[in-house]
Amino acid sequence: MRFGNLNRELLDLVYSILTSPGLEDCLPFDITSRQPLFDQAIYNIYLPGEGIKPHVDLAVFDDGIVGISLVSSTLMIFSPASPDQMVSGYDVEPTSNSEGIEVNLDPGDILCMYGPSRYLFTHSISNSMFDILPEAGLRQRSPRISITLRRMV
Ligand code: AKG
Repeated sequence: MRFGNLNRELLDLVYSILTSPGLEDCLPFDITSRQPLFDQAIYNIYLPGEGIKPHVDLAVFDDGIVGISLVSSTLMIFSPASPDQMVSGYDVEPTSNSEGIEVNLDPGDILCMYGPSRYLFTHSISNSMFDILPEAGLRQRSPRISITLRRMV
């Protein structure tokens, strides 16, 4: 986990991806003027069978969180957060009929979480040796790396 000045090459890479044509709406603010864009990073390494429990990122992190998936694929599960899982910082009431979704993350994918997906849903990865994809069926897990970039409030 790193706080403060993050690796310049990493920030430049993420900046160039997020300002690419078609990705302008990936985050709900002007990426070119937010300073710092991110000042906290967490690098996770998952071995097959390892995941991360359902959580909403802490309130100390601002809205607009970016995750980079590397090396292998996984399924991330978004589920409506229960009141005890929610954090302050978002003043929109959850709707009672929200459903969870599974998001397939392949190497090179960039996940942007903001608003409801950041505050009203937990995200998690199951502790499993494989994922079940709606169309492709069973997929064995391989080691995966993720880099999550956030900004302290
Ligand atoms: C976290 O570190 O809080 C995450 O949710 C990581 C998610 C990922 O591995 O893509």
